[in-house]
Amino acid sequence: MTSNLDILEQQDPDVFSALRGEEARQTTGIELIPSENYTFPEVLATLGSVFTNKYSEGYPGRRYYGGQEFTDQIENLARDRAKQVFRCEHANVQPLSGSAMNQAVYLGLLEPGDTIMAMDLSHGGHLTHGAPVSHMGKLFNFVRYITNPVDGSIDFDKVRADALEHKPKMVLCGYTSYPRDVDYQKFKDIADEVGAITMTDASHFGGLVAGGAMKNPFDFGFDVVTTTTHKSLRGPRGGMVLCKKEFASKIDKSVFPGLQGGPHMNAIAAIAVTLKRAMTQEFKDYAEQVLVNSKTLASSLMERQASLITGGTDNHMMVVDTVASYGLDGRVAEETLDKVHITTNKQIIPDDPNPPLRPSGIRIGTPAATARGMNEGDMKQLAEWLDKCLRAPEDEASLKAIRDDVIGFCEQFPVPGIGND
Ligand code: DSN
Repeated sequence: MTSNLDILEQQDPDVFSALRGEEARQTTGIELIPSENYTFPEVLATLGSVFTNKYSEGYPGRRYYGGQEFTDQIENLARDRAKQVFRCEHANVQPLSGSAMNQAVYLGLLEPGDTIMAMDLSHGGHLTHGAPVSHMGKLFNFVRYITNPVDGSIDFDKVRADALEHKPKMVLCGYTSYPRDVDYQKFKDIADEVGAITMTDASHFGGLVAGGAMKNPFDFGFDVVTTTTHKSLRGPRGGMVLCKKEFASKIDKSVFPGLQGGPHMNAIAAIAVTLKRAMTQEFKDYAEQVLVNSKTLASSLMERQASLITGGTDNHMMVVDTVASYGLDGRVAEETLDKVHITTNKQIIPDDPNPPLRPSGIRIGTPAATARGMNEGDMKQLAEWLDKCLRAPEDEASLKAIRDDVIGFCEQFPVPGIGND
């Protein structure tokens, strides 16, 4: 039988060839960008399924188009599984991705001009946490808390004093580049004192919360948790808003019709199958191993005198100050590692004096490497390669030898979902 990929090859050899090229890139390289991962084979199958053909504006049982028997079934499955996995009262699985998901929360629960307290962007906050160049940064008034780059701690006396002064309507935890866990109880106490809604953007560590390896903000009484579904959760690209029942109606109206039209039902079906995986012991083991690998990689790099922001990690990521460690800016470090098939991303560090496209560090994470089955011994090997490359970025012979070793090493670790067609 002719497969869909056979037809793609015949119809559009250019796109087919890029697809095969990307498969080879993912297979012969080590992915260390902390927000990336390898999804499950059944997620790839569901994403490429007939659910992509369907419009489904509305919610199960209340749609604006006919023919919703099976879309209702999958959206209900996804919502119910999300509630079970994250132990929450309500789930909206329609946000197209992380930015839309966070915007839906701000616009649904707040009024333009309201104050939101969030982590400083150079200390780890995300673009959607009010970057001045973002629409949300213009619509809402963001006040910032910072972290101590030496140990990652947060001065909660200062956070409380700032909250009392600025009276935020929302206190937001969560990050895109902060290698520590969050003290939810302290944020919750401060938010309660000023009557603010509590929100966590768990996009990076949603899978680790789902797998029980990191704390769940709902256990501390948080009101809203958002998470993308394609990072540590290992699902399709998408987002979810999880919340208490009292916010359910406002959140649902904010996602649709407030912000979006037709949901991507192929992604929602894929979120449902991802959440079924997330309930398994295998996934719990995976989440634990992500953290074990992260700590091992961080300590192995520090043994080699690398300077890590906050001096280590409590989660799946670390930020290396490449200027302090190797005298290289983050862009040169990223490009050097690209040459040996190790993918990282350049990263600003707290109060970085350098610009975002030539920042002072790189960000490294273990979710994808762990999904391929790499363990602590492999992390030590990775640390050796990382250190060797960054200490001699112009030694082309050494880089070539490391690249060959990396390609050989990768052969031991099949990429989930590649090679099954
Ligand atoms: N791009 C994602 C990350 O790398 O953290 C967040 O949007």
